[in-house]
Amino acid sequence: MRENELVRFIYLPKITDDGSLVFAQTPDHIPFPINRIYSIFDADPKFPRGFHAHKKTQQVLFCLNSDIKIIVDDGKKRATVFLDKPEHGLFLDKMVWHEMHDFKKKTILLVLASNLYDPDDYIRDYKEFLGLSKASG
Ligand code: T46
Repeated sequence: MRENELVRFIYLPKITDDGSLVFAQTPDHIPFPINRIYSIFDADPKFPRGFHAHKKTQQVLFCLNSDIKIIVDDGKKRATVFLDKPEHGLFLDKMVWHEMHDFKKKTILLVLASNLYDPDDYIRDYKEFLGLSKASG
């Protein structure tokens, strides 16, 4: 997957002397102050997740184990991204619709988020997302 305005990868330093160590710090690697961290694991491979955009929250997703397919959509373009390395992050800007597909049993997703959890920050209706996205130019 090539990078463009919709797909922005973040490449973390990886130190491999005894095993591997990957680190991230802000603002060098993560372009926002981190206010929340969460992880997703043991997800049922039968069920895709996400299917929303955030009004304000920016995030960076890392796949720490196995792999994951992520669809991103800014209302104009849609792209499919594969994450399969702990040192490769996907920057998800606000107002980017995202879907996570093809979880494996061993997939571990780590997410760094700019904002605290707020259910009102989610746009879960795709038509509403398209309308808001168009209105904001
Ligand atoms: C996102 C993608 C990548 C909380 O209580 N606090 C939290 O910080 C989060 C992230 C979730 N929750 C609760 C809300 C739901 O009851 O956890 C439950 C599952 O959340 P959701 O269905 O939104 O999970 P995903 O995998 O569809 O989406 C998650 C994040 O919620 C979302 O912000 O961008 O991962």
